[in-house]
Order: sequence, then structure tokens, then C-alpha cells
Amino acid sequence: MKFETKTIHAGQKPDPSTGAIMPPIFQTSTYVQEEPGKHKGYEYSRTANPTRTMLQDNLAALENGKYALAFSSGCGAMTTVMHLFKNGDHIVCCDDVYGGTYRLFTKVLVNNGIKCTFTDLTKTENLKKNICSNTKAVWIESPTNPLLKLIDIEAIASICKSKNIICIVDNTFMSPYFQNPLNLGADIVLHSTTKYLNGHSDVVGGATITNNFDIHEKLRFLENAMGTVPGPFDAWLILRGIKTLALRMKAHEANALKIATYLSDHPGIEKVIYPGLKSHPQHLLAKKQCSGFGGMVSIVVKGGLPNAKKLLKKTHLFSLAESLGGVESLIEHPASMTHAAIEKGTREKLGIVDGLVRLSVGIEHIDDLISDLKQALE
Ligand code: P1T
Repeated sequence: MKFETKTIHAGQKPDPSTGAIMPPIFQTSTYVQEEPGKHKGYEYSRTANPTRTMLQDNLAALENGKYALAFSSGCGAMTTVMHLFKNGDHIVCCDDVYGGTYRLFTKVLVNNGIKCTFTDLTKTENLKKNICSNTKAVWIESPTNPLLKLIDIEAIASICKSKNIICIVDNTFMSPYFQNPLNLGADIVLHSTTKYLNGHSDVVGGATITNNFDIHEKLRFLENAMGTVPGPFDAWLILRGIKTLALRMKAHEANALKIATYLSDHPGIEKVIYPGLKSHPQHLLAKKQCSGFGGMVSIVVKGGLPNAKKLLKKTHLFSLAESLGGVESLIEHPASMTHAAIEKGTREKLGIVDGLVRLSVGIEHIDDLISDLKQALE
């Protein structure tokens, strides 16, 4: 099946009892058993739920993976994955990641004795330099949030394989439409399904996909044990959103490229970061490992914080809000919003400066989006 067909059909069949074309929302906590242990595959909805199963089967198909799990949020998925590791283990993580990921590693997991080294993994040799005898996993985002740096997934995964380290890729920004890390050798793909997969800013969710049965079974055990599960209605909303993923991603990308090009020539903008621009330092890598460049654009506004604030205040169609990947355009200020959990010094060293503004480009008409930015930058 081609990608577009999978988004609509994978994991789902018309309901056998009624013929309903849409998957039912199995809004139930428990299931009747004929005798203890004799049931139709479902006992209790923390362990498994049919609507969630359909979403999981769909997600596995989209990422070309064998096994998927849906979670209560992207952070729920991350927390569960990180419970694969124990006191004394070491993780290497790319230095530019979602602020919540940084917070989980530096403020929560550290209390469980898990150490994390953050390093610039756009340079693959930095991974080799930071692997220790207790390194158990590498965590990457590509493109990273919010600086849209590209990391060579195939190269990182190959080092991981040679050292028996688990390679985890957060694929939230590209979505499975533009990038499939398992095909590049990753062991676990993670998503905040809150974003492009759902696409309508009306649910919070997460997912993991893997081809490794052992890892999947461990994660399934942990999810049930820790209760990081989504409700059936949330699972259904994500399944519904996914049906238009291919159409939406094409539209996000077309608009993002036009906006990045427009802003590149704007006198009020110091720098535009978009993997689809030839000026992006890893444009060629983006072309190699992704089938598109996504819908996220980051910019540095000339004049720093005061002018960034002015822009954030003056847009009308770009709403000032955290999150991304919905049909509507959003604008945000990483330093004070999504990445506020990172200490100022570290943030600035990375390039998350006060003038940095992140755009999640929606699928509205491009003329309206450009007019909105134009008037806001006047
Ligand atoms: O918000 P949640 O569903 O828990 O997902 C966390 C998460 C994980 N990975 C990436 C790459 C993310 O961007 C996020 C959440 N990010 C935002 C809310 C944001 O505005 O960047």
C-alpha cells in the first residue's frame, strides 16, 4: 500500500457488527470475560483498547515498523521509553531538543541516576567522543526543535549498531510522511502525535514505533505498569486526523517554503532557518534523508527581543501559542516559551537567542499568511 492509502486504511476495517465505515470509539474501561482469563483479547483499557489498537496498527504501517504503542502525550512516550534504562546508565542526546525533553533528562531522570550528555550531533564524531562504557542510548531529533538542525540518522544509527546502543529518533517535526527513521536504521521512533499526526490542535498524544519485538514488549509492559495510556476518544481523534496527513504535509511544506523565501529577503529579518532553503547548512542532508522539508520555519528578528516581541504581538493569523503541526499557523518565542526550561546561558550558546521566533506554518492561503507577516514586520 502507498502512504496515502495507509493513512486511510491501515489498521482499520468497517466495523463488523454494524458496517460503520469509521472506527468505533470503544469508550469502555473493562471487558466481560466468559470465565477468568477467557476473553476476546481485551481485559482492561489501561492494558489495551480496540480504538487504540487501530491507531497503533496504523502508526506502525506509516513508519514501516512492525510494532507501535500510543501514549497519553509525547512526554508520556518519552518517559516510558526512558524507563528502559536504569540507575547508572548514560544517554547521549543532541544539544538542541524540545525544552520538555531537556527538562525530563535534566530535572527528572537525573534523580533516577540516569546521566545525559548533550552534544552537537550534527557532527557525527561528537557521538563517538561521548560514548562511555555505560552509554545505553542515543536520543536525537531531526530536524531539531527549534533550530531545525539536521542530524545524519543513518550515520548515527550505524555507530549505535556497532556499539550495541539503542538509537531513538523523535520524528515529530517531519512526521512519517517526510521521514522514516526506522528505514535509516533507528531502533525506536517517537512522536508527539499532538502535532502533525493529529494535525488539528485538539488532542495531546504520543507514540513509539519499532521493529524490535523485545523493545516493544518492554515498552508495552512499562506503559501498562506506569499507566501512560491515551483514552479511546483521543486515539480516535488522532486516527481521524491521520487520514489527511499526506495532503496536509504537502500544504504545510509548500507554504513554509514560500514564507522562508519571503522572509529571507525581508530587511527586518537577520536569519531564516528552513531545511528547504539552499542556505541551510544541511540542505543536502535534508534532501538525502527526507522526502520533504516540513512546515517549521525559525527566524532571528533584527533588533533582538523588542522587535521579536513586536512581531509576536502584531500577527493576526499566526496565533501566539506553543505547539505546532496543526492546520492553523502558530508563532512562538522559544526562549520564553517552549525552551524556557533551558538555562539562559546554555540556550544562548546553542543559538536560542532572544530574537529567535519559531513559526508553525499552517495550511491557510499563502497570500494571507504573507500579508499577515508583512504587516506585522512593518
Ligand atoms: O507535548 P507532548 O505531546 O507531550 O510532546 C512533547 C514533544 C516531544 N517531542 C517534540 C519534538 C516536541 O516538539 C514536543 C512538544 N513540543 C511543543 C509543545 C512545542 O511547542 O515545541
